Amino acid sequence: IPTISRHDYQPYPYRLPHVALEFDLDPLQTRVSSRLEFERVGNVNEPLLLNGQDLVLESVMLDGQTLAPQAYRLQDETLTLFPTKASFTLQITSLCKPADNSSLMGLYVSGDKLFTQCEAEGFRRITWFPDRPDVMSRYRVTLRADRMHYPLLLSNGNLLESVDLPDGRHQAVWEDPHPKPSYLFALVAGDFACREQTVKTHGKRDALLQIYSDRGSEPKTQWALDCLIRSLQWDEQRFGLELDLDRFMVVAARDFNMGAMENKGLNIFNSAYVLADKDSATDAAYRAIEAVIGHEYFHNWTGNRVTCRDWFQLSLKEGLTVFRDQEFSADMLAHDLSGAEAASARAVKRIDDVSTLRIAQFPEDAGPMAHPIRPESYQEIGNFYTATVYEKGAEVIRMQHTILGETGFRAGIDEYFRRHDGAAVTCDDFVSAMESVYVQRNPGKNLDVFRRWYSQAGTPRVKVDLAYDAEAHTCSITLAQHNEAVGIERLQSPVLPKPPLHIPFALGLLDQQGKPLPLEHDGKAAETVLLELTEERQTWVFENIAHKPIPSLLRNFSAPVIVDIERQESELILLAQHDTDPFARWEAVQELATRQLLCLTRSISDERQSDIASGLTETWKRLLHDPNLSAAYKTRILSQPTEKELLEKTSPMDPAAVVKAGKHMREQLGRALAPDWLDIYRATSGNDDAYRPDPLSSGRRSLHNLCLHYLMAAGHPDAQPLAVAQYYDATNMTDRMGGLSALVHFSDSPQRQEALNHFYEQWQQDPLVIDKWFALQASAPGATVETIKSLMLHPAFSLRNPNRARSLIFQFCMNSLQGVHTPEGYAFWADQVIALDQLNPEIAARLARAFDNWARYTARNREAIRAALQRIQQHPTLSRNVSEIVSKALK
Ligand code: HT7
Ligand code: ZN
Repeated sequence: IPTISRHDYQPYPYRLPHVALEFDLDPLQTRVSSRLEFERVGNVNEPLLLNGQDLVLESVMLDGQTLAPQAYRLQDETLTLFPTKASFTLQITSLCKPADNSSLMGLYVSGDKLFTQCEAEGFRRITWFPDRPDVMSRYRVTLRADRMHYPLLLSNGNLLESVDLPDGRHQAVWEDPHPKPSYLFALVAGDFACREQTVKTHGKRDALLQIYSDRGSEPKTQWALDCLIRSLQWDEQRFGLELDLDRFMVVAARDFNMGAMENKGLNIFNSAYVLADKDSATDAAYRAIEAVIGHEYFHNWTGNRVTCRDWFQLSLKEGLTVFRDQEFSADMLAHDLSGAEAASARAVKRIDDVSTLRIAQFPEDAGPMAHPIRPESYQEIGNFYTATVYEKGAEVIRMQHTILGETGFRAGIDEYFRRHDGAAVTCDDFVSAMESVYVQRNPGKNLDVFRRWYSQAGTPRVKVDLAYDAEAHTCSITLAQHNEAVGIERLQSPVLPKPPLHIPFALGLLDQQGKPLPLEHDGKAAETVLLELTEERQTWVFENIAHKPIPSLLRNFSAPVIVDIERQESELILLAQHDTDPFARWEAVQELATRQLLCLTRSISDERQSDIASGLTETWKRLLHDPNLSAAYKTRILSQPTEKELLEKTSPMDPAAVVKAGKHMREQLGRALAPDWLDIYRATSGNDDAYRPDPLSSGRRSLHNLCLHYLMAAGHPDAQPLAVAQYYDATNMTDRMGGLSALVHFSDSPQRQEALNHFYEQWQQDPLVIDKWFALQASAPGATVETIKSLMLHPAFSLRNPNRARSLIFQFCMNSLQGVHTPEGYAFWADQVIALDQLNPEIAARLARAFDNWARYTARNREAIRAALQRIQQHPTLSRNVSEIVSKALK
């Protein structure tokens, strides 16, 4: 399998300003005829290379003349022509088979409908084409299909014509006025319900917004439409970016590999990110819909108007757009709030985003798949839609935002669009636009060191030393960064030292009573200062500090790094009570809990008894009753660090000990604070007849459910009746799932199975709810391979539907530490990777990454995972996707 390197990029030697496509749609065999008008870029004719995959070539015409097969070279996945003129027209006809396409890339069937997915390299499964993002064209698309089965025919842009044809067929012609790369092409055909609204853009243009879904699902699309309207408004207000289309469509698909796809004017969504009503969607699902609708809409500028030159630049659009959707969600949470309340609301989102980064990206950056946010090479680009490109990519954008400030960042974005609107560009082009603002504000400085974030993998560690001079009343803070070799860097010999990065490090100092100290920095006095660490080690001195202070570090998680500092538990307790930075305050509580959990893990490994410290219980109790904290924030601050985060901190990684430690701590905290959990549980039960997924009431529901979980964990006598009552009496899905998950996770009574059966009976017609039903059982502590195998025999299970596969197989293999980390668990995982790979390599490759960090596990686990990996590797018909993952893991 060839490796593609970033440095081998060559511009395409032809322009392709106009593309006309005609589709004779049929699920069994679709005929695609293209008319491609090429123009040579240089002065000499180069071979013209087109990509194609799983296509049957019917004919090739050059300027109206059919070419004999000798006139071109047809290889496995390329078609090469040898033009002799500066401009010419190619007409190609080929066939593809949507119903046979279980990969869900290219043109495929989902239920009784047809959809496309072209990013990254799916367009080549539709027609022969220069399937690369730097070839941008205007598309005119004619769709023909049976009118009864496919009454709606959609493609990008504007509808020019819709007419009936003989034999019960009909035709629609679409034209997209904006040049785009092939990965943004889309078509949809089928019978849909539509919810729509016309809105005025700030330029006073009318824009028709439409949400298409399966018939019968239209009552569940109001929230998605509301989110879309808010996305339009937000992008206008925060970034001055207006919708450039008359019509913007979102279509929900049941079978979809990822969350959604930003095709120009015709977004295709996994239905999980479109459909919601109070009876079927949880508060978390509502928020996820808001984030994904926002994300795809924001791509219209950051991704579509300015796109990627090549796939190594993926983070150019993804990192930036994730940053934008994170800010959108934070602004929606803080809407109508000000001061400390707004900061705390925004911190809730920041905490969730940082937790995701730590759970998904930090391990990736320390394992065999470690790569910079702009990868250097790949075998299969589908494997690089990673937490690093997306989430760390967003952190790298956020650091530029932090360094430049809101107005500086906005000026940089304006400059980026001024320079590159309508073009396919690089990550470096983005940083250069930001740098143009940075140098104006910081004469003599530049972002050269910052640019290393794009080429260096691994999570930096920043060691903090605080020295207090009691006589001079000064406090010196020394930051020292360490960038260790990761992934393939470790295999290189000699291992090269890595240069320092530009790390914005936000710091505050508290006095011994927990009061914030004003700090002088860069001629300004503030409670939080931004230290810009650009060398291996730097020291900053703060004056007029009367007593030795307590540092509050990496406020708001100002950089994606790991902080190392030696500190007393008493300092953490003080920060937990007083830190004015809500993120750092949460972090202090997490650190307290993590220390406790690690201590428990060690004592479990050594078969010793251990109790949790009273300092932690006292801190939690105080936080639980603190009237100044929102319920949403309390839920975060009083949640234990996840098993996965803890696992990463054990060495060697010992899943069994981590599970036991987590359980032990939950039980102890549950018991020690039982009256408090019960009080708060009662105080947070609202009248949810008038359900709204707003931040305040969803925060209340999240705390309510957390209390129930601790009570269940403690085996409190009231807990199970409360859970049962909550489940059956619920008037919304958040409460219902809270009750059910309490029963499923903590009980083995008959009520558990009764509730599960009742749930299935009630919701069997709703696939998204049944996904939750599978996922809950797969992630239950007692779930074993046998549980999962018997659920796989359930008539509602199918490996072909990615949401279903994710809800059962992925949930078990990736999140059920207790069940999967057994010899049978690893064997089951390998079997499923192999089975999925025959159907859908993109999805299989994601599952194949479940134990990337296998070499860091205890010897027992390690050997069993290695054997499972080898078994996958030896399978004779492995896809490029899975092969790349497994071979890197075994290197
Ligand atoms: N830009 C979209 C990427 C995507 C994708 C990639 C590979 C296979 C299937 C896919 N579906 C969507 C998603 C996004 O970041 O918005
Ligand atoms: Zn995206």
